[in-house]
Amino acid sequence: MTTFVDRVELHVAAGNGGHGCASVHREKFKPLGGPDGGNGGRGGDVILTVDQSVTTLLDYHHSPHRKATNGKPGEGGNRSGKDGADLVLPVPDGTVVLDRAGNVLADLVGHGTSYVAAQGGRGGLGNAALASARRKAPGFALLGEPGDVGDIVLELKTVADVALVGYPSAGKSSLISVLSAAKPKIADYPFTTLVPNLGVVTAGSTVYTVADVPGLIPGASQGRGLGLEFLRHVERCSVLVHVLDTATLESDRDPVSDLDVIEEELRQYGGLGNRPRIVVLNKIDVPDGKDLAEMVRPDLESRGYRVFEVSAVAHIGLKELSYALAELVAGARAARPKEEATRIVIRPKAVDDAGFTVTREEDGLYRVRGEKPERWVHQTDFNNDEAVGYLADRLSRLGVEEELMKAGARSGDGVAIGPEDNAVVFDWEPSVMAGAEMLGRRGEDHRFEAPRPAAQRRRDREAERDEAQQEFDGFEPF
Ligand SMILES: Nc1nc2c(ncn2[C@@H]2O[C@H](COP(=O)(O)OP(=O)(O)OP(=O)(O)O)[C@@H](O)[C@H]2O)c(=O)[nH]1
Ligand SMILES: [Mg+2]
Repeated sequence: MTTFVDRVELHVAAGNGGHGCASVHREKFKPLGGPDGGNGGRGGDVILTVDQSVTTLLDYHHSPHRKATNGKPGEGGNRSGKDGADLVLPVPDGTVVLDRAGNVLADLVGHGTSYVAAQGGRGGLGNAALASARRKAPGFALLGEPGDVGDIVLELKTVADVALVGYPSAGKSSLISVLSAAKPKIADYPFTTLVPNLGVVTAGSTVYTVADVPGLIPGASQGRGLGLEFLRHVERCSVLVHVLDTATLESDRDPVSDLDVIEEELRQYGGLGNRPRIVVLNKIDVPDGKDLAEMVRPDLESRGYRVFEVSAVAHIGLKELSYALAELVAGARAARPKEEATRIVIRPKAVDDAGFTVTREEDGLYRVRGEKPERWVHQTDFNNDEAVGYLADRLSRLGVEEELMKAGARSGDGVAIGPEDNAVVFDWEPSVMAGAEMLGRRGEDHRFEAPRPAAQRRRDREAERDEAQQEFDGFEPF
């Protein structure tokens, strides 16, 4: 069986939107036709989708950086840029998506269930789309927006029907290896299994999955041994099997007290009380083991457990056990509400794009935060006065100018739009009319100082955008 990786950190980057194009239609005897610059394409999303043929997160462990394709820029002749392709990442059933702080973003259960982990940037509008009665031939276009970038954590909570729990070396992996086609590592030292193994069992007409869990020892809930962390794989199982060792040579152990210890650890972990449990007495091929099994059996049965005497090595009692498990699994499945037939697509919570805030910071800088103003700033080519004027128009229509005035901003004060690590800073001049040209000339991007040729400017801008994205780790929209 392949290595089982059950927790990975993944760096995802959606595609950037393509830039809009500023172009003017040209014909032989019509030197100045209308604007015909097309829109940029949308950047691709990064989407996680449950694929039942995937069983581990191993792929992501090996290559944890994933990026969707950028949208293509628009072109003259009203040609729109192509959208970037979504990047679909297959994940195992039962993958939990978390942010780095440990908050659960999505719990992906059921084939086809999807989660948009990073949303692609919108393409910029071309100058054809920006034309209006008032602005007949815009000499600018909007830039594509950067796609979401950030880190997520994927954690696998195995979705198995049956979980095997027990002391190290009780024979849990051995049992999986003889009940199913899985070939986990088996050895006579404790903690051979470091991550759960999964096997598929067929008994009659029932097919079910069995997972073993790394061995538990007294005090596991306090972090002894491998701890209880792996019990999260048990949470989704409908049946628990206690695998008890009848042939251990440790003098202070016997099947009944082993069971008590494991039950106590399960109780400490919590939430598993209602799972049906059965008991497997393993290693009865060993003569002393068989004797011990017979001795403790009545005691276990009087506690209400169904008891199976088996030998994983000598293949004794396996058929009975697999059919009994099939019956319990079928019962649990029948009791479960019908699974939704429709695929679920979970999108990150929509950011509230209605408003914005203006705050005055200690150094006297006014900071504007809000989905729209921040988006608009990203769309603006600050080397183009007309584009900056268009931004000023939009900001004033949203009421940003007014709020700044109310907050006490005066001519010449610094105004930053965006978060600390990714803001555009202006010297602000209040203008009730917010005339496009007026603010346009004042609009300055701190990132661009010396005049550079257009091609150089474009290259720099792109490099800076990539850099800014790599550095951007606030990652809040997720
Ligand atoms: N005689 C005998 N030995 C067995 C039987 N089942 C397992 N063993 C042996 O017990 C040892 C431990 O078996 P594993 O299957 O690795 O035990 P485990 O419960 O998975 O142990 P951990 O992964 O360490 O928690 C190995 O040496 C096996 O060969 C059995 O039915 N009879
Ligand atoms: Mg094992």
